[in-house]
This record gives sequence, structure tokens and C-alpha cells, in this order.
Amino acid sequence: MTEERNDHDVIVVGAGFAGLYQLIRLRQAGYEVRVLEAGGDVGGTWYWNRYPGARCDVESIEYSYSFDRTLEQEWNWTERYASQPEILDYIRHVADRYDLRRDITFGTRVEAMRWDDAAERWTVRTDDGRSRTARFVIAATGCLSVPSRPAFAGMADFAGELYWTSNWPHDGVDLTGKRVAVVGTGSSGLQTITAIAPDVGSLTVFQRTPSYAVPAHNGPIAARLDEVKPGYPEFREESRLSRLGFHCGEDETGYYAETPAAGVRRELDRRWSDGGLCFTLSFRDVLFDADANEALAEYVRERIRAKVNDPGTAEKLTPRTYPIAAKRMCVDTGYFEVFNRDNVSLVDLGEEPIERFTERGIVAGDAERAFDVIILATGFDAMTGALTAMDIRGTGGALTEKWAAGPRTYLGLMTAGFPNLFMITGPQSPSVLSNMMTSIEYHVDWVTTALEHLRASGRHRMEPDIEAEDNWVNTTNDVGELTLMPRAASWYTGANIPGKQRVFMPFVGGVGTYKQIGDGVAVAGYHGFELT
Ligand code: N01
Repeated sequence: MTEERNDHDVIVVGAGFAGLYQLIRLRQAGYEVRVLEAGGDVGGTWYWNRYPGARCDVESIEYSYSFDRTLEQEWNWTERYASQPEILDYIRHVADRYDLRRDITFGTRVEAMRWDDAAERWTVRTDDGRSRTARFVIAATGCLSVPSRPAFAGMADFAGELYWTSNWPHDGVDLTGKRVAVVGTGSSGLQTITAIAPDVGSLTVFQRTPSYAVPAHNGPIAARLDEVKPGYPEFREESRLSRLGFHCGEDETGYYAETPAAGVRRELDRRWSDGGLCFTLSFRDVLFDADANEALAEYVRERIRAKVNDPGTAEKLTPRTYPIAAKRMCVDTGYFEVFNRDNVSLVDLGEEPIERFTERGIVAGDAERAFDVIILATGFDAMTGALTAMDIRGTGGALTEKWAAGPRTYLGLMTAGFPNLFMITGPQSPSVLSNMMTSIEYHVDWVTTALEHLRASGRHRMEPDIEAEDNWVNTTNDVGELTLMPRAASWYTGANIPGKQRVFMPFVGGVGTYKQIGDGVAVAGYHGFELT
């Protein structure tokens, strides 16, 4: 075996969808690349989040690579929404097909990066004590990759099994007949609860905030694939120019154009029976106008009441405290109906807060409930967590200091004072408000083209100028403030992490608009970046 070298053209951090595509593009462009990955294999989020029922909430024909026409023709998704095992099979297939693993070091977590201004290189230190250098570093570290792990009092005392959905055992867990608790009712919690309810002995759901959820209407998609595949390139191009990075039928009208109520109802019924996240685009003012938003919210509440037999339980499951879509919507496959089962019960943490864990289970309100298994689905330190978890030092100090009051980036691609460090789907880009595959491919292509431009023009250093960055931060904040989204205590704002500065982090102007801006910046000679 040859000794792995220590100096590279480019180091890519992360071997999920972003890191793998970045490796492919850089290889094609003739760069020598090393990918560093903490997990034992490729897959990123789909490698770690193996909990029962894990599934993508963007349709499989959209949530897949578009860069290779042969790949997109030869791969056949089986369901409208792909399950985690199928997505992992796909990403492994990609790794095999392009022989990617030879440039990836697995089981290695990046702990620190330091910029050497004289050498104009990054030194990257990993948890095996090793240091490598590279001219460029590309953080393909994901937006939802650092779990939030609240420390409940007495957690260590619990004598049963305790699992996090974000780091599910690879061999699976046998929950048959067991007394199971799930804490957390975001997408991960909803999917877990729906999947395990029929198998467990009893299931107790600990809910802090109820979620709005739209039905998936999942099912086989062979016929749809036959329809889309002949025109896949055009289909993908439409996605790239759309609002969310996938098709939603964006000929939507404004809410007031559809009043009186019959028109509103007709549109909501239509979107509901189509299923999926496009429900939030029923009217173009849903994110801007409180009445339009409330019309959607009330429609979902009515649906919840119709699904849940016990009115008291239905009311507890009904979201009322934040605008619909201001927190990430969930896409469900029978979640609310689960609460009609005799073996399922709901604990509203507003009425009965968790006091502590004990050897036997959980004390909430006045009651101790005993469990064999506790599952925590408590979310992530989103968007900035993976970047600030590394000790990154640029020309002016640490990234954590620079971002103490919230992330500051230019286009979500770079941050001033950290030359030659790129982020794929970084904060202040559409990222989590879009089909991640569309946004990943756009960023990877943009970064690769920028590196080629540097090389062709005999330059080797790039960073945003501070004025361009300030303008972009203001633009992102201003566009965010125009919407109802900052009104929810969501992970989009960092509100789920105690002590994290509350700032609305994604760019909400839409994927197509963002692409036009990013393309324009590049065409204008990387306007707002210093290239030296
Ligand atoms: O995390 P979340 P997630 N005590 O933050 C609760 C993507 N994803 O992993 O709302 C008690 O949404 C918390 O309560 P609250 C998708 O983008 C996609 O489920 O903060 N409860 C909330 O109920 C998604 O949005 C897919 O009041 C506590 C839950 O835990 C994102 O990942 C599947 C608590 C966390 O929900 C994150 O989803 C899975 C505490 N101390 C994930 N702390 C699909 O593609 C937190 N909670 C379908």
C-alpha cells in the first residue's frame, strides 16, 4: 500500500452528496484531491440517519444527481419518496461507478484548519493527529450534520436502551413488543413514530411543539419515471430555475385572487391531494401575508381534527403558535392516525415538562413512565454547526468569533478573512429551503469553475471583499424579514440551540433567483471577490 500524501491541491471535508460530486468535478478538472470523512463510508446524512422510516421529503426523481445523463437514465427509483436504504444504495452506486473511494479517507474527522498567509495554504488537522496541507479547502459538511443533544437531567441513570435518530445503530434495533418513548416531533420524530407504532408494545410520544404535516401519498413511480426520463435534461433545467429547486407548478396565484373561500378551498384540496411540500406554494403570498398563511394553517388543523379520533389528543397535535412553513414542514405517511392506536399515547410537554430521566424511564409532570427504550429525535445545530465545530482560523482569527452574532458570508460560498475556503450550501444560500441536490450541484459547479478561472488567470487566492459580504448579509436578512419565517422558533434561526444567536440563516429569495445572482457575479469577473 502506498503512503497517503500530506499535501494536496484541494481538501474536501465530507463524503455526502456534496463531497462526492465535488470530488468528481475536481478530478475532471485535473486537481489532486483528498476527501476527509468522519463516517465509515460515503453517504453523509443518509449514512448516519438510519432510523426506522427514514425517507426523503423531496421526490426521488428530483433528489438525485443530474450531472451525468447516463447515470440518471440507468438508475431506477422505486418510490415517489425514496427510503434511506435506497438513497444509500444510490450514493454507494455513485461511489463505485466513478471509483471515488480511492481518494477518500474514512473514519477521520477534521478538528481544525489554520490558514498560513505566507505559504497561502491551509493546514488541516484531523482526529488521528495527522496534519495535511492544501491550497484550497471545500467544506461539504452538510446543513444538518451536527446533532443537537439536549442533556436531560439524570440521562446517565436510565438503565434501558437509549438511541439518537441522528446516529442510529447500523445493525438496527429490535423494538418488537417493547415500551418505547420518542422525544421530538420534527421530521425525524414523525417518521420514526409512524414506522415503529405497529411493532412496539407501547409508544409514548413526548411533544414540545406540534408540527404541520402534509401527506406524502407515497407509492411506486415506474410510470412517472417513464414519463420524465426522455425529457430529463429539460426537467432538471426547470428545477434549477424554480423557487425550491424542484417542480411545484409555480403558476400559483395570490391568495386574494382566489377569494371568496370556494377558490381557496379548491386550490388547497388540489395541493393536499397532490401531497408533499408543494402545499406551501398553494398561494404565492403564503410566506408574506398573515391571513393567507392562516388559511393554510387552518386547513391543516381541520385535517388533523378529521384524522384523530380523540378531540383532546387532536387539539394537542394541532400547531397554533407559529405560521405554517415558518418551521420546516413535515411530509407524513399516516402520522396523525397513529394516535388512534391503543398502544400510542401523547405527552404534551407544555403541560407536563420533562423533569428528569430515571433508571426506569422519564419523569414528566407528576408521573414517572417506565420504558425499555428511549429514542431522541431532537434535531441538529443547523447550517453553521458543522463549520463552527471545527476550529477554523483565517487571516483575522477564529470563525467562531467572526460568526458569534450569526454567520456572515458572501453568497453562502465564502466568508471574508478565510481565503480559499469554500462552503457548499453554506448559510445565506438557499440550501435547506431547496432541493439540496439542486443547490449542491449549483455550488459545486460554481466553485469548480472559480478554481479553474483562478488557475487559468495565474492566480491562486480568492476571498470575498468585506463590502460585498456585508451587502449580501443585509440582503439575506432583509429578504428574510419580508417573510413570516423569522416568527417561528425554528432551527432556521438557531432558536433550537441554547445560546445560539438568533438569526434567520437561509436565503429565502429562491433557487432560480439565487442562480441568476451567482451566475452574474461569475460573469462579472467574480464581482465582490478579491482574486490575487
Ligand atoms: O429535527 P427538528 P429533525 N426537549 O429540529 C424537539 C431534515 N430531515 O431531525 O420544535 C423536548 O425538526 C423539537 O421541539 P421544538 C428536515 O429538513 C428531513 O426532526 O424545538 N423536545 C422538535 O420537535 C428537518 O426539518 C427528513 O419545540 C425537544 C424535535 O425535537 C430537519 O432535518 C427527515 C428538545 C426536533 O425536530 C430536522 O429534522 C429527517 C428538548 N430539549 C430530517 N429539543 C426528510 O427528508 C428539541 N426537541 C423527511
